[in-house]
Amino acid sequence: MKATDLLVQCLENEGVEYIYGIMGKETLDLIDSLSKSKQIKFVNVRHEQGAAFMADIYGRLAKKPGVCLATLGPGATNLLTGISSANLDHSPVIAITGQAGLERQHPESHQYLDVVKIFEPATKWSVQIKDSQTISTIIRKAFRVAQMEKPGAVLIELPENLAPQMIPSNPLPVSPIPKSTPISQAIEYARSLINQSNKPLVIIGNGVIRQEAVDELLTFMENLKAPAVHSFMAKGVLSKDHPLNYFTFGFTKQDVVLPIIEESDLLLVVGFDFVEKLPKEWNKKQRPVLHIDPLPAEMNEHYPVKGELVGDLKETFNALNSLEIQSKPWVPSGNLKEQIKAAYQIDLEVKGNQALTVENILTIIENLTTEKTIVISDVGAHKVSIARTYQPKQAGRLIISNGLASMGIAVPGAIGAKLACPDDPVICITGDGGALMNISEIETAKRLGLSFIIIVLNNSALKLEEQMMQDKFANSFGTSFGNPDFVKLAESFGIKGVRPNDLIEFETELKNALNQSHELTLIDVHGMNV
Ligand SMILES: Cc1ncc(C[n+]2csc(CCOP(=O)(O)OP(=O)(O)O)c2C)c(N)n1
Repeated sequence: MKATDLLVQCLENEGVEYIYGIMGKETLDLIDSLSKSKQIKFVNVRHEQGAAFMADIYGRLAKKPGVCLATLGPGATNLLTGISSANLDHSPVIAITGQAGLERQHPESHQYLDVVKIFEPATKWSVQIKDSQTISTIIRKAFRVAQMEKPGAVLIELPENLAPQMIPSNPLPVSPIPKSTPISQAIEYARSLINQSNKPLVIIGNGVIRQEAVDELLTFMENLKAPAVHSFMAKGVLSKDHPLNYFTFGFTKQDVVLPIIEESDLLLVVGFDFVEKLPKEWNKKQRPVLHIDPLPAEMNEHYPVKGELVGDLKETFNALNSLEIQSKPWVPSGNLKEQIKAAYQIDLEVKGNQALTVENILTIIENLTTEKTIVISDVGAHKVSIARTYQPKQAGRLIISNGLASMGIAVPGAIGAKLACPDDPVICITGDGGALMNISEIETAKRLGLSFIIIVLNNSALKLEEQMMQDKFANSFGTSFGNPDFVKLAESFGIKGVRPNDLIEFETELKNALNQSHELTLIDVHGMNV
């Protein structure tokens, strides 16, 4: 069989449903093979960066790798930001790129770049297929590497001359990723550390959601009765009204949650990725750590590990839950919960005549969302507000990129989310800066017949950078710009565009959009009072 037919067969074998990308001469054989697949839909996008973001968000939500495709040179470099984002956010993604034939890679050669080398620092594995006979092995390994803790991105490059070669069909059988449990001595030692502590604090990281260990952690917490805080990407593990929920930490400024970390005498750090915030930022007093994670701890003076439970989080908590752990109920001093709620503007009383602030808008969104609603944040001042104010009703239903934190993820991300969870409402919230980076993917969404809501917080500025420039230099040079008419822009794509004038109109438009489950709607929140 033809090499690219086998490649497609191997992808089908891995359960791939969608490949997002843009073709080029060097990928034509692969595209032709894809056109014959009854299982895989090729989603031709408007920019390869969008393809990578779609694969990233699809991968997080579908719990299997998202796949994207680009040609050599410029196609591959356009993928790089989205692939880096998936890798740093630990989302499983496979990128496939075309390449010049092996015969023309040594001289100065049209559009030839060493893509494998470029992607090495941005992936877990970056590999060129050098022999078409190795396709099955490489694809199987790629899917395993992308999914194994910590998940991330893999790049596979197929040189043009290998694509049409004839080879035997031999996809490898798919087997589950093995799971490990900490040894019993480690569990026993962890139990003794917890029992000796007076004020343990659970720090919840995104690994808990990735490893689907939410229920097991909640059972553990019901027994322990000690408070917990979330990283940005772990929001939603404890419900808003859970008595042990002390919300979200990891902010650069005004992190009012930090006193609870300082007051604790043992931090149970569960599935936390340093890429979200280095411990020196949040563990300034160097509180002792019980590290609970699929991977051993990265040692650090601000991460003084006293014990490690290394293994699958579900299995680890099942093991801990089978033991008697002493309850350690404690409440941080100074009415901290109320202070956090006030500072983060959680549970705002929103009335129709109030200003169109991000927090008021987020409160309305929260009031109208269900456990199924997926909210995707772009990157900017609004992301900070979302991380503080918005409380998702279920873990994994608020997508925040907090690894690479690249602007432009929200609109293509919404496409990936809708394809992973077609029955669930999707709302993406973006600044005007990030919106225009990948707004062209509205055409892709419209073509696919998808429905979701795009909320553009329109302030004609790179607000986050403006705030930082002001704080540091009392200057806002380079942070403002003009905008298109977002309503007309939406309409030019053939989708609905609305511009509410106040909070009442915003609420009405959002309700309408949520009810129109077959439509794409852009809500231009103009003149934001951030
Ligand atoms: C691709 C990319 N470029 C630059 C940055 C640096 N950056 C972080 S936030 C931000 C401003 C975002 O502006 P906007 O999208 O309008 O959102 P706002 O801050 O106004 O809420 C910038 C430039 C980034 N994170 N990603």
